Order: sequence, then structure tokens, then C-alpha cells
Amino acid sequence: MQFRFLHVSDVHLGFRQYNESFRASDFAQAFRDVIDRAIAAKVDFVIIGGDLFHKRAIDAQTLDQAFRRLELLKHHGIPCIAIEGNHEMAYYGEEGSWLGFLRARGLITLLQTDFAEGVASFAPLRNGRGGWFDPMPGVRVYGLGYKGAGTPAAVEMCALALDALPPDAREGVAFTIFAAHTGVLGELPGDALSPTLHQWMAMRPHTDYVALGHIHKPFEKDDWLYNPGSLETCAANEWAWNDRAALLVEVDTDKAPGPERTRVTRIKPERRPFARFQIKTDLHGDAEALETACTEKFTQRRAEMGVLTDDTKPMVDIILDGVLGFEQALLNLHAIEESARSILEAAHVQVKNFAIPKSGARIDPDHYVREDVERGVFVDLLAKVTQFADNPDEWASVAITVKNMANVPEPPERIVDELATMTQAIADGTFNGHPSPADLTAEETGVNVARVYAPTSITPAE
Ligand SMILES: [Mn+2]
Repeated sequence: MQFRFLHVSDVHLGFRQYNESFRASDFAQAFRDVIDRAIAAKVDFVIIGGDLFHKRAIDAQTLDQAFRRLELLKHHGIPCIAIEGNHEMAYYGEEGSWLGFLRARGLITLLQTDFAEGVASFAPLRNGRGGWFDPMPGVRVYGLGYKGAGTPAAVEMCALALDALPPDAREGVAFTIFAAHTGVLGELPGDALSPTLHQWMAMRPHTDYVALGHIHKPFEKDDWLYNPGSLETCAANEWAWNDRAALLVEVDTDKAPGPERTRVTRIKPERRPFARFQIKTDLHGDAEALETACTEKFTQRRAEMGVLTDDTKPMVDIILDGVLGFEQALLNLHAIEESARSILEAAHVQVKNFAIPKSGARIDPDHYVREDVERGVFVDLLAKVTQFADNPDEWASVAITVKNMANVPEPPERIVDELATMTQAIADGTFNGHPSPADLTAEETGVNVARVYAPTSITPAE
């Protein structure tokens, strides 16, 4: 038996990234591109591994973008199977999501495993909703949906439920797919909720292909677990994951398990490019030198980019870090932003300044105390946040006090009380900074006393 299907995930329709409406169009275009190519490739069905939409509440234009492609699939007689992702789930207790709306109109089949009394069960399909669906004879798809921290347990329960199925329940099924909005632990640093590979193995005897989503970084395990990654670029760091694509899966059940049986090719949509720059401020003695260095980097990158159209003008992400080699007041972020915009013909520029001000850095290393650096960083960060920008020094004291109290550790209620008192004092204009009682407590207990800052950790590096 031979067939082919498209596995796509994390489309994030309706995402106005950086509040730019052209970004929502970019996301729609990526979806249009892969669906049209899947239709041209004559796929037998499509699986969406969650997060078709970027959020629960979408606008008319976003619904239209989804509707058009799903209608086209329906027109070609291609079933589309979806599971809910975390971004588009209805609120707890709330009936109906936009995926439910699309299901009610016969545009998607929405799969979800039931968990009652700690047991997984797969309801038969009713009104386009259920635990499993056969998009064509011989192919069965189960769907889990998003289960958050409960995912590892949910996957194990699904395996137990499949173990318990009577043999005749799967008569005639030659290929089984399991769709879940989760990953594999360890594939993405910081992801703590995905099942481990070991936990996934419980599903191995029952499934031929696991269709994952949620983790925007693509990966594949064992010719069995597949995660396509995000279709467009939801965060600047995703740009480095060049293999993100929809997966065109060609199956020949007569072949032995492995890449012969399940052949996967990537359908990579046209994506708007991101250009990222990490600029070490330590190397430049004055503001002009820093701006010149930025201009040179931008010019060099522009030369590598070729002709740009409206669809390929880049998103530019600039990170300044290190220690500023000159006074903070002379740092002209606007000039750097404008230079990037004009040289790179950028569609959007974002400058993130993580540079430590020189006022802190200039102190003799022997007297360079952690608190000064810490306070400088807090003040610098808070000055950039609207609600703290009027008095960043005072809020820095609040942040340091709270941190010290947590380090002691003080009981949470005391920290909350102190925070309320300090917030009120700032509002009343009576805040006197420190020493606060919490600062004294920290010093008395010997926690977080001033330490000499190791000068090696501020050595300039490119
Ligand atoms: Mn997502």
C-alpha cells in the first residue's frame, strides 16, 4: 500500500510579530505556499500538529487565511486532520474555539484523546470530532492535543489504552499515526514538559509515525518521531533552524520499517529572512567607532543578500553586549537602528542593548563590587520599561531588596508585604531607597555580601 501525506505544524496564522501587519501576511503566505505544494504533490491527507492559529481570539482576516486553504483542500477531496495547540485552545470551561468552528463547517477533523478517571480512551468520530480517524482505508490517525505538564503521563496512558485494544479493533489498519502537540525532552534547552524518548518508547509498538508540533525546532528520531518545526519564524532565534519545513511523507507499507518505508522530504516555504548581529561594545572606545563598526557589518551583510523585494526585505535583530567603552549618554541607539534600516533595506529593526554602562565598568577592578554591577544592570533595564522609567533607581532598590530577601530566604508573605510597602512608598514619593530592613538582614546573615568582581569575565571577546 502506498500513500502520501503532509505533516505541518506551528503555522501561527494571525501573528502580527513586532506589531507589524506585514508579518501576519508572511505567516499566511508560508501556509498558502506549503498547502498549494501539497495539493500539487497529490497528498492523500494533511495533518496539522497544533498552533494553526497564533492565539485564541483571531480576527476576520486570519480566519479567512485559514478558511481559503482548508476549503481548497476540501475541494480537492483531501482530508485535513488537526489537533489543538496551546496557542489556540479555548479557555477552560469555555465551549468552542476557532478550530471547533472550522470542524463544524467540515473543513477539519479535530482529534482529541479523552481522559476520564485517569484512563485514556479514543472516542469514535462524531461531527468531525473524536479520538481517531481513518483518512483513507488502512491508515489510522490518533490525536492527543496539548496536555501541558501532563503530557508525559498522557502519552503513557495512551500507550496503555492502545495495549488494551482488542486485536479486531485494528483490523485492516496497515499504518498508524499518532499526533501530539509536544516534543521529546532534551531536543530544546528549556523545554521541561515533553516526554523523554524512553517515555515515548511505550508508543513504539502501536505507531508507525508520530506527528509532533509545539517545539519550533525541527527534529527527527528513529524514522518514527517527526517534528517539522515552525513554518515561519516566530522568534529571531528560530532563524538558525534552517530545516524548518512542512514534511511531505511518502509511505510504502510493503517495505521494511525505516527510511524506505517512510520517506520524508521537506517542503520549505519562502520565509522572510532574519539578519542577526551580535555586537561587542567593549571593542569601541567612542560612540562614533561603535556606529562605524555597525555600519561596516551591515554593509558587509547587505553585499551577501542580493536583490531584495518587498517579500525578502529582512527582519534585523541587533544585540549590543559587553561593557560600553564610553558614556552611556553618548550611545545613539536610534542612529544604529536607522543605519541598519537604510543599509539593509530592513522591513523591521530591533536593537537590544545589554551593554553594561561605563559608569560601572570604569571602577578599579579591585573595588569592583557585585552590587554596583547589579544595580547598574537593574537601573539600565528598568529605565527601558515604561512603568519604571520615571524612577529606575528606586525600582532597582526594590528589585535588589526583593532578591536579597528571597536569598535569605525570608518567608514569601514577608517579601510580599515589603514589596507592597515599597511600591506604596514610591507612589507616595516617600521611598528612601536603602538600607531597607531586608538589606540589613541579608548582610547580617552573610548572604550576598559584596564580592570582588572577577575582571576576567569582562574581557572583550568577539
Ligand atoms: Mn507553536
